[in-house]
Amino acid sequence: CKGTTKDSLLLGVASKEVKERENLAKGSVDADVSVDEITTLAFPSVSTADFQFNNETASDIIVEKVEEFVNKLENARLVLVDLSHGSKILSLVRTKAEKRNIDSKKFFTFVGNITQLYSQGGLRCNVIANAANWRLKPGGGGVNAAIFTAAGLALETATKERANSLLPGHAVVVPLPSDSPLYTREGVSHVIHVLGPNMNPQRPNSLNNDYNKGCSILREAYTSLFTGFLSILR
Ligand code: AR6
Repeated sequence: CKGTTKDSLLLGVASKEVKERENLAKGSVDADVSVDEITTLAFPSVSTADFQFNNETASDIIVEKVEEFVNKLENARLVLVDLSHGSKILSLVRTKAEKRNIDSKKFFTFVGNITQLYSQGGLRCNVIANAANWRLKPGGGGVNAAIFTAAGLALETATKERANSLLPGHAVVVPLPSDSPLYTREGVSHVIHVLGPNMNPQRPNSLNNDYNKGCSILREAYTSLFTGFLSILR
């Protein structure tokens, strides 16, 4: 898997680990679990693009929350995804996760479109997170537009069955119907919508630079997201 290799090189991990991680992505790992049994959550950096949350602060919160949940995962793993190799948030998180010695088999970063991780990047992620809007509606841009477009009507219908709106800091787990193209092409069985804090004054309900509230909402958002993921595992 190209994306994983490049990312791993950036991380500067030992070549044995790089091989292991490539094998994980390809499904030929030597360990006693096959890759199809490794449940993986791919998630974007919530609130740091359209919602304009500060990258440095968001990266601290991501690493803090990953560290809190990573040992509860058993065989599962978490992957932070962004679109480009120049992603500031990926590089901040990589550096901080390395400093905290977070197990790089259980948590790593990956460059790719969250709706094409398997078909384009060879990385199987059966659960993906969406940085949603409060109405849980398609469109708007960013990850939300990409996921709703790729998943088709099936996701809209399944989402409505679970919730009509979301409060900041909350998440909702939506099982994806097996006729959704995201399910058939990418192997995604669940989408978890999560709503982060909005720091963008051009969007409704902006926190107007109140980072006290913003940080506590972003922490709650990752707690809800990872708790939702754990609920799928059990
Ligand atoms: N694949 C992977 N990562 C992506 C993709 C993609 N297809 N698209 C964007 N990112 P954002 P927010 C990264 O703006 O800040 C929407 O309009 C992006 O580079 O999607 O929480 C909703 O409707 C960034 O790192 O989410 C909401 O109203 C991260 O995903 C609002 O935006 C989050 O960027 C939510 O804004």
